[in-house]
Amino acid sequence: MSVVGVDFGTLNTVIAVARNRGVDVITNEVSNRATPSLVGFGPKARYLGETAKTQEISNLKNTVSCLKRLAGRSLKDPDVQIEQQYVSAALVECGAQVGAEISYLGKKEKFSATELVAMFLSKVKQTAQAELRLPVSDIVMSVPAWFTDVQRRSLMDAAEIAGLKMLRLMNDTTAAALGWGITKLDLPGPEEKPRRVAIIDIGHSDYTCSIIDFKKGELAVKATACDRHFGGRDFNLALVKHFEKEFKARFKIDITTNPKAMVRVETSCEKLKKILSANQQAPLNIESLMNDVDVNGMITRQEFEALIEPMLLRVTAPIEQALADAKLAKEDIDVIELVGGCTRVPALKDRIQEYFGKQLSFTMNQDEAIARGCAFSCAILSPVFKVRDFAVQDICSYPIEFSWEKDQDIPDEDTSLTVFQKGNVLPSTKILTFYRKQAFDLEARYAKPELLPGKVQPFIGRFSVKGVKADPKTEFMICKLKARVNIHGILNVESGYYVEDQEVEEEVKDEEGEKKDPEAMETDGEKKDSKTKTRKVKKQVRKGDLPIVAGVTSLDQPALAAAAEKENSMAMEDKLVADTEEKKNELEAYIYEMRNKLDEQYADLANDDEKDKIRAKLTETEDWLYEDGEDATKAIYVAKMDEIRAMAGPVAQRHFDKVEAERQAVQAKLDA
Ligand code: ATP
Ligand code: K
Ligand code: MG
Repeated sequence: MSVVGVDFGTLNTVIAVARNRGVDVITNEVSNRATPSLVGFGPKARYLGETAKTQEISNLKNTVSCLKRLAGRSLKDPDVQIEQQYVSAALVECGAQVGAEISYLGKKEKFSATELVAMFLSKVKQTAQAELRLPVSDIVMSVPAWFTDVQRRSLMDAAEIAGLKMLRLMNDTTAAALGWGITKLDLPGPEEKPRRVAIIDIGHSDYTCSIIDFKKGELAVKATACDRHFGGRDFNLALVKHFEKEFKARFKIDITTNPKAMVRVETSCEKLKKILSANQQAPLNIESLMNDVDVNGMITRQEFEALIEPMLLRVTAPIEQALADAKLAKEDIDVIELVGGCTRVPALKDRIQEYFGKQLSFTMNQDEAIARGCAFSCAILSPVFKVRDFAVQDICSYPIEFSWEKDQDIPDEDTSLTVFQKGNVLPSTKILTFYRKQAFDLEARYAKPELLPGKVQPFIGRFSVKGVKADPKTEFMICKLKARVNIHGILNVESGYYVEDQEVEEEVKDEEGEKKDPEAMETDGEKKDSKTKTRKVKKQVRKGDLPIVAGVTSLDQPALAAAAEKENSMAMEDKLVADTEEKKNELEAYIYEMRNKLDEQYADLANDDEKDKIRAKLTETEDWLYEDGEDATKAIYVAKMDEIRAMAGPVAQRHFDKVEAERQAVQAKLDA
């Protein structure tokens, strides 16, 4: 079993694995340490990750980006309309969720955001398996702290569809914090003042600041604040808009009318932005951008900073919010650690440093810190791996309330209660008590919809409590329900039971309770010692379970199973297409190789007749390859190769014999 951490980013995904010697980031099939978070569709197969990126420009309508930001959202959500600016495929309604409509295997198809994320995660799984040469199942994956229950459930479903077992969905900054803390040997002891760290992550699309307390062997998140629309892609867009105007004036072209041109300009602007992080100015050149026009331009860092000034004005807001929530002043922060690709922008660094009036730290790898933290978390949670424990306590991002119908017989009963406040530690379990005569329903929802991203529904789940019967003695059954925000930040009512008030005898501890004579201690709870005083107290004694039927936003088991089967068959289809392509390439290469051999090492081993026959076969197969054989099956390519092998077999055997004879002659000389 392997131990894998995944930073599932809006732009890039980084995979880290825990091995005996520590945590390493692994490379993908083209040796990159980050994989584009993209899913594309073609006439024969899907393109996942790198291949989706390679095909992107020529396949815009069938390429879906920003996958995680679509998960669990609905098409009508204004946030999703913002995503459509960045996603080249058409976003459509797909059940209750947003999805994409694309052309796949020559047909129009719709896939939900959950399914699209599952496709990408199955690629992540393959990449990890290929590198580790081991099956991969357990993972810890990062998620923006602002993700709600429905978004988190969508990611959990996607992982399950991809055949992955999510040990923890971990907030991005918390993962980075774990990576930071677990390697420190000088953290304060239990009685000392904690080390206070601000972890700031600015990525491609969003910005998070967490204030975290560290002590030896543990971290506790004190507050987290986010700007959900603040990241590198907004900087790219500012540059694109700038050049859009410039090209209109200088080259008389309107790139907004040409999606391909837009994407090419955006790609160039992203490069230019990165150059500006290290240089005072940067050029832009694109050949034949549209209407056969070549464009060029130049921008200085100062001009760029003027373009992004409206964003720079927002740069301290999440920090101020996090400090306010943690009830701390900026002077209370010992260390300010920055992660995420966008924190390389000098103007951002300057503003943050100015705000704190203190040197910023970049001691972690900005692109890999979150994936590494996830791998550490997976190692801690995995039963197969031994690692020093490090306790991670996170917090709820939004308050959660429960509501229920009023019971007629309890006149002054409230009908709702905020059970988990914003900032409540996580994971966390709370017991809710109800006096009821019959089955009843509870509804869980976010208490403050205005805090939620876009128009995410506040509804979390409906929980029907069954098996409730009136107790003849007291008329009510005392129902206890266990509400839990779990390690993933997802709410469930996990179980229910009922209790009865019973009188039980309890030992009364006298004033000097500690100094009881040892004999009484030993018999405690077995037989009543005459010296021990007891009294009768009312206690609630657990009498039985109450079944709970949960209606939450996760896919149900049959739907998950069906989706997993569909994913599996698409993955097998992709593999078949890839294998077929490989066999075709092998055949092509074999033809060239055999021609060369006939002229070289086989030249003296076959007569002209034999050579002519083989050469004719090679030419025939080659012609076939470029015509009828362009799009054949894997089995046919294999068969064609076997035909040539059979024909050339005797010649190859003679060559083998000759080489063997020479080898033996050399050996004989050596032995002599
Ligand atoms: P998110 O966290 O928003 O989901 P992500 O994790 O994919 O997205 P990162 O990989 O942290 O994002 O950061 C990617 C962003 O960082 C891109 O917008 C990229 O252009 C930007 N970036 C990377 N290197 C530099 C650089 N040298 N200068 C400026 N920006 C950079
Ligand atoms: K990333
Ligand atoms: Mg990120």
